[in-house]
Amino acid sequence: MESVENRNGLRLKLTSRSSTNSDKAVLIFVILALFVLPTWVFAADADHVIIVSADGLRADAIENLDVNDIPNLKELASGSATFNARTDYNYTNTLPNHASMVTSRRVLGVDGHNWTDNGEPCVTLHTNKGSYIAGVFDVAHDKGLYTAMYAGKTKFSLFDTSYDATNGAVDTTGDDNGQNKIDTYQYLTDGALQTRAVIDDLYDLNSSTRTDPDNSRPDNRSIPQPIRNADVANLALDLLGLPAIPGSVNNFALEW
Ligand SMILES: [Ca+2]
Ligand SMILES: [Ca+2]
Repeated sequence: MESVENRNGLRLKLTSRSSTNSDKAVLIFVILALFVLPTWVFAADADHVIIVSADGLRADAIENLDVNDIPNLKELASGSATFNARTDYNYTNTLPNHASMVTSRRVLGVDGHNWTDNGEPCVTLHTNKGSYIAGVFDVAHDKGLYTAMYAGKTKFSLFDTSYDATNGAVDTTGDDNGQNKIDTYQYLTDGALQTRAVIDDLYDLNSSTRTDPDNSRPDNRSIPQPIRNADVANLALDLLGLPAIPGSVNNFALEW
């Protein structure tokens, strides 16, 4: 177990055209290969939400680089962002944290998803936990949205398998959209992201519910909490006008 929490985290808020046509609503989760730091992109009144995680990318590693070296990341960082979000309190490595980002749960505890392994998965999230772990794909897909995950590491098959036609939960929300919660899953070896952002600090935007921890490492009982990567799944659902993930913990109140 890694016990040192990185000073990392970058969140980005983009504007986009709004739409009331829910048939076009889309949730896409993109995981790039090289980087533990999550980055994500979202929009108010969104009909598309894209969550981007750059695994292992420390915030302070990109803050000091020249814009000409990383123009797309610099443009993202010029938007609504923070370089001081937090991972899970107990784990900083890849798969436990991405399980948190998909389920809005901590790693450990009764309410945690309890996925602590960082190797190639041999069982599903639900088998490991001993009960079904709903995720962002359940809520979005059950509401009839198109969902996709593009992953840069093979071990993210954990999510493809956990939410496939066999292991995904029966859809009891409205029309039956099936148990296959991730419509498109693809393993990628390379990727690119380019977009345009607006300017805000996420701690300024969410000052009533989140506090910048500076260089401290707040535990799960600290009030208020820092922005954590596990907030993102429920954040994405909120932006799509959907409810929080059943059984989730982080940002369950859709408070930011
Ligand atoms: Ca449904
Ligand atoms: Ca699938």
